[in-house]
Amino acid sequence: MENIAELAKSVMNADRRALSQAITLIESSRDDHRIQAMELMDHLRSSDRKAIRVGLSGTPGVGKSTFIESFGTYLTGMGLRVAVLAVDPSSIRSGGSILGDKTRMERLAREPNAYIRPSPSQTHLGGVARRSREAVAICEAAGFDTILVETVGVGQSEIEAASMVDLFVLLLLPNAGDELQGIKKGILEMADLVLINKADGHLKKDAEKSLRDFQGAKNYTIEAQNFGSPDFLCCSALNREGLVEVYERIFEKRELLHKNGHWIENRQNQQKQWLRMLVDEELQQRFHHQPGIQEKIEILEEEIISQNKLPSICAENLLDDWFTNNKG
Ligand SMILES: Nc1nc2c(ncn2[C@@H]2O[C@H](COP(=O)(O)OP(=O)(O)OP(=O)(O)O)[C@@H](O)[C@H]2O)c(=O)[nH]1
Ligand SMILES: [Mg+2]
Repeated sequence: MENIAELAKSVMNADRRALSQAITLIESSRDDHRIQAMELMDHLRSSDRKAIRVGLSGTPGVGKSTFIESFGTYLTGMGLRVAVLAVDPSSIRSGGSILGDKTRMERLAREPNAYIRPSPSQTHLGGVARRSREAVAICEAAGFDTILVETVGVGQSEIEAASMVDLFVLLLLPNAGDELQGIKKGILEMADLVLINKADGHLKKDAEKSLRDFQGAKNYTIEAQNFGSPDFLCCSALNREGLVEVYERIFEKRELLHKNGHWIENRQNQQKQWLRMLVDEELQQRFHHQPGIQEKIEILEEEIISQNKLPSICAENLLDDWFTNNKG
């Protein structure tokens, strides 16, 4: 690896090769790479660029890739620079989605002002949140105006994505009422903007009805009135319809968040939350990587069965030993 300070400089100069190299570095789980990655991230802090980070989620087939292709090229058409990243925490790809799939975003992939980074093919256990978050920070330092963080609609990945973005967009199908019963209500509450996609052809009427239903519900629930709730819009990612409204709504929301201070507050809270997540992750890593620890756990497992030992006492003793041995 070349000099890390140089790499950071090239990233901040929006050098694409450097950008890919930097993301490859932070994706690596090798110990020496981790040290270099931290050095890199530290250098990049000197950039005070701020992108708008937008999370994007929806069930398989709802049109995420198509939307990113359409909306991404709409943004680059306005001279904006767009990065697309994926958060895919499951080791088995959820519902067969390939996030950040360039074959579904061919036009965007060819745009000089766009950068698409698919999720790493090899999904190691742990460290996914860290990698995505660092990739977001790298793209921000590289001066992208908008960073789209794609994730698939399966709970955990959305929570992870939401913890690194400024705004969260949920894509739904027309007639998503039933789908919504299945989707945890929390996800809808997490969204700042809900797009009813495929509002074209024979589905257009259904999409418009869904829109009216949602808006009706929004006006009548006390929760929505008290805590704010998502905005709803129809669009057709395929026909590139409704994109102007989506753009305007996202940027209006951004202005509002800046004005009322929630923007900075949200990012600060994310940083604090991030610290705690890292402590948890690092603790687990260090604990499980001690020499002989797996054998010790296996012995305890055996004793729980053969000697009827209490799991809670075994766990307590194991951790007590570790903390005592690692004091000072
Ligand atoms: N009619 C219509 N079809 C659409 C629209 N957007 C996407 N599609 C179609 O829906 C199918 C799925 O679209 P994708 O963009 O691949 O959906 P996705 O959410 O990325 O799906 P996964 O990657 O599998 O999670 C494709 O056949 C698209 O052409 C739309 O606005 N209108
Ligand atoms: Mg897709």
